This record gives sequence, structure tokens and C-alpha cells, in this order.
Amino acid sequence: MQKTLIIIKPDAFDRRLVGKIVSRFEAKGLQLLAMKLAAISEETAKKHYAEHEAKPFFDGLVRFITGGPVVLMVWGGGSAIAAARRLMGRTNAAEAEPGTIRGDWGLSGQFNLVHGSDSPESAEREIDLFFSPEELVELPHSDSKWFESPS
Ligand code: IDP
Ligand code: MG
Repeated sequence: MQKTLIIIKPDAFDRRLVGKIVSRFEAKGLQLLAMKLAAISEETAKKHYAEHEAKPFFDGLVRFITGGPVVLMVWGGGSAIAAARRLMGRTNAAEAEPGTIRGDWGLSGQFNLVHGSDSPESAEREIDLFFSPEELVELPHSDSKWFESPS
């Protein structure tokens, strides 16, 4: 099963969109493997967003992601990484398609409600940054056959 790290960012938390955002991932058929409310430290934020260190928006991004509560989640399933990114929509919420999380509820390039891992390597690194292995609950789900391709 592929896994992806999803973060509900402080803008979405403050706007009381947590339930609606979680519903999108549930409805898609992805499996919730771990979930916790957290305040991300500056040190962890800098590690998480290390690839953007040289970008002009980096300092603002670190202030944003550390500026309020976040919901950290691991979701799993076939093609979970790409499926989650399609649910999220394009990075700039103003350009994201309606029907996506960012497209339905956002208008900002920075305040775009959610983070999702962009590759298997990033997912592994990011899940490891925020969760210990024991925090992942990987039990079979009774409806999972409806979300897999038959062999
Ligand atoms: P992603 O979240 O869709 O993977 P990335 O390019 O990895 O997008 O950027 C990380 C985060 O940095 C974005 O989600 C957004 O919050 C912020 N960001 C990206 N590009 C810009 C920008 O041009 N201006 C301001 N913030 C940006
Ligand atoms: Mg990214």
C-alpha cells in the first residue's frame, strides 16, 4: 500500500474546514492510517520544507505553517500520493479546479489549505518526520476490495 503525508494547514484549521477536508479523503476510498493535532516547530517546518529553502516565499511559508494548529495525517491506498494530490488541486488555489479542496475553498497561492507528499521518497521522509512507526494503524478495512483493481 502506498502512503502519503497530508497536513491540514493552519488556514483550514482556523476556518473550521477540518471535517470537510477529511471527508474528501475518506470518500475517495483512501485509508486513514494515522492522525494527530499538532503545532509544528520552526525547526521541523524548516526540515519539512527544506527543498524550498532558497525560494522567496520560504520564510513566509515557515511562519504560516508554524502559526497555528495543524492536523497531521497519513493516508494509504493504491496510488495514494497521486490520488491525494488530485483531490487537493493545483498549488495556487486561485487556479485549482472546482471540485478539489483548494479549488473549492481557497483563493491564495500560499494559504492553500493542505499539504500532500509529491513522491514516494518525499512521503517516506515526511511521514518519518512527523510520525513514529507505532503510530500507524495498518489493519484491514472491510470495504477495501471496492477501492482496489481486481487481479
Ligand atoms: P505543493 O504544496 O502543491 O506541493 P510546493 O511547490 O511544494 O506546492 O510549495 C509548498 C507550499 O509553499 C505551497 O503549498 C504553498 O503554501 C507555498 N507556496 C508555493 N508557491 C508559492 C508562491 O509562489 N508564493 C507563496 N507561497 C507559495
Ligand atoms: Mg510540495
